[in-house]
Amino acid sequence: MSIERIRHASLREKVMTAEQAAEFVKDGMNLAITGFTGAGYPKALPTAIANKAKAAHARGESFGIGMVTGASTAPECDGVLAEAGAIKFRSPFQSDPTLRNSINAGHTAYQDMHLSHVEQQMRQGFYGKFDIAIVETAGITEDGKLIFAMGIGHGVEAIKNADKVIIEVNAAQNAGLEGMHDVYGEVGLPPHRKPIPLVGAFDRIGSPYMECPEDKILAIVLTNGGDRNSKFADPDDTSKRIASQIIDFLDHEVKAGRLPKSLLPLQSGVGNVANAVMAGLLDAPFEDLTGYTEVLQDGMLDLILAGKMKHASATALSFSPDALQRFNDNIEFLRDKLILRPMEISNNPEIIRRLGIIGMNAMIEADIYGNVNSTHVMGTKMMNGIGGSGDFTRNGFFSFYVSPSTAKDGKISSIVPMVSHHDHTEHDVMFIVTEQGMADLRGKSPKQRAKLIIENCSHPDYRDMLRDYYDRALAVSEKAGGVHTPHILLEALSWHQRFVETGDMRIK
Ligand code: 0RQ
Repeated sequence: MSIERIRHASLREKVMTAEQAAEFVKDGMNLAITGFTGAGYPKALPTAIANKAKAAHARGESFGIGMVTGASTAPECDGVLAEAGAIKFRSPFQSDPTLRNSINAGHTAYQDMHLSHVEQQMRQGFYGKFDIAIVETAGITEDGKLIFAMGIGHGVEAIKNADKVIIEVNAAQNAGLEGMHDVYGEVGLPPHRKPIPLVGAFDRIGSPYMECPEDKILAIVLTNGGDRNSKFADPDDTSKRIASQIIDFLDHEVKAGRLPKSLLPLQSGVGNVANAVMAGLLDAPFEDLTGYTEVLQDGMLDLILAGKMKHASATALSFSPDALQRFNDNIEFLRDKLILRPMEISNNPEIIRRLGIIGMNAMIEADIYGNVNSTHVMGTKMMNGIGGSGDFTRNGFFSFYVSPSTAKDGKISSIVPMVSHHDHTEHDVMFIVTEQGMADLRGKSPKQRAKLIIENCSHPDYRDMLRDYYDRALAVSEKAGGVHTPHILLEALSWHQRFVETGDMRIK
């Protein structure tokens, strides 16, 4: 704990314990809580609120909150609150196992939405009034301005929209984060919007600090805890094969003169495969790469440290423990190479389209026509959420979707006749990549795409089943007079049904 992180004299008087601050949070309140992919979330308040909820429940009283974050948080935020049965409503993205169970058991109402829409919808009032914002910071300046921590997410809008604010000042965050943020809160609402003045991935358009009126601040809590810092698996053979196909394709585009040697700004999704693609770029023949992404993981950090990437912009830094060490050790070198922005800017369709982002995201499944499901297992069970994948897929220059061709020891095919939930449609998805191969869907009709996806991307155990489905669908659709996108409607989701009933998509 370090009171020195609060450089403003009178704000020091607002310091209290997490338990005292939690007293401001009442049953039924709507909270905007910062946090984005395991970074920038409050470390102490959620446990204090969860304990309050448990005590209320033990007395037979109700206690539940609405909770809108930037994206996923961590066990000591989403996890403890879900475990206490305290989250009535949650949006827009999560990845915590306890919260996931609460959503899938129907105890938490969850709205899964495009991250670029969140702040705009907060301003429009779709979430209702926010009673309190809980915001993690790395410190407060002499003149009372807030220094965000490892992420901004929706923090700007949380502070602006909520009636009151509780601030956590976390002394475990590197003090050198000061100056890395670019706080821009001028997007507004139509009809008064102006162009967002960002034309290069590393342009600064705002201020390093966030302003918050002093009388809005209810409490300040001192903390000293690390972020989630999940470890990544070392890239396995499957991830390496996926990564090398993307890199070979990009190299081919450079040689053909369709992309510069520095490519275009890169966006990388969450998870091991996405991280492996970035790791693969370390040895790829590109120079002066740039990043414009929402979450920046180990792979992109190492590209910068290796001098392969010039700079990167993100809304949050989500590192493994080892990468965090490398970040802390090199913060002076990184100071003019990393920039943290509100997620309304990192994920903004206007900017993604202008910059021409190369988007790479992981999926749960794709169908033979190129529709992608990023969120639902067997059509009904929420995994994490769509996050920012849709923002980059619809608006990017290239949109890649990657996955191993099977899941759960081969019992599930990631290429199916029809996706069990649609997140990204055939109109947006440009490339499907599995360890088997890549399908370039650009400029292809649905039938041409089906051939490519089945032959290039599906696992050999499922390829004949997919060919058989497609051939019969074509015959059936011919009879029905509609062969543009052949389907046998009653059979299209039968693979998922078979898995639900037998635990295996394969026909025994
Ligand atoms: O299950 O955890 O039980 O082992 O899904 O799968 O292969 O480890 O891949 O970690 O990259 O996650 C789409 C979920 C992929 C993620 C998804 C099971 C599999 C495993 C994880 P286990 P992998 P990843 C930027 C962009 C949406 C948001 C997004 C995601 C688990 O990437 O949430 O892109 N994306 N945001 O076994 C049943 C299938 C399956 C399956 C995989 N077909 N059926 N289960 N699994 N395929 C970040 C933000 O927006 C914040």
